[in-house]
Amino acid sequence: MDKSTGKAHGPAGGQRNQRGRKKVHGIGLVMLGAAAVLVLTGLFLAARWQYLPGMTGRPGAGGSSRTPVLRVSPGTYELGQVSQAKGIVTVELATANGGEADLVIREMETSCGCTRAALIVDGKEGPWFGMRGHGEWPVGWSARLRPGERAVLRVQYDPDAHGIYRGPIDRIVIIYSNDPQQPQAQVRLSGTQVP
Ligand SMILES: [Cu+2]
Repeated sequence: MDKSTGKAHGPAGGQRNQRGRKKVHGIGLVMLGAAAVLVLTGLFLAARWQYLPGMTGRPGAGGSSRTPVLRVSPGTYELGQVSQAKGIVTVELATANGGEADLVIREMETSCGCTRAALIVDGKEGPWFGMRGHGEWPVGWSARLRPGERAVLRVQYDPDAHGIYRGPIDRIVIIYSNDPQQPQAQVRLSGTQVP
């Protein structure tokens, strides 16, 4: 009985051990694969987040760090068809401090002389900021938004700035603030200029 079972268990045990080793090896591979998938997913999400349409800024302040968070919505403004005959287009974008410390915006800048931006805080419109090096530059201005406070970013596009032009419009407004995650936040205006 003992001998027979011993014999029976001998090779069987060996097989089990071999299978066991194979299993461990297999589990190792599966875990490696899972880790790789997790890392890749994380990288993919991190890369995608920068291109999420409709909003600049992070979804939540989160954690215990008390920092300001600049939010501008939409992050890309679709001007659609801009008629040169109709002249300057003015748009307004919702802006807010989504963080837990005062947000200080000290300067703005646009990518082209045809575009300018001003911030409206408490109903008071700040100076117009355009392309750096073109025209007069506002100095000594800054705006402070308390946590949760909203403001309006007013942006103007002048279709006559480039003479007669037909075609795509792609302009950027840069907002300089003390948001540690995006000290130079970019807001985009896009559209198509038509007669
Ligand atoms: Cu321009």
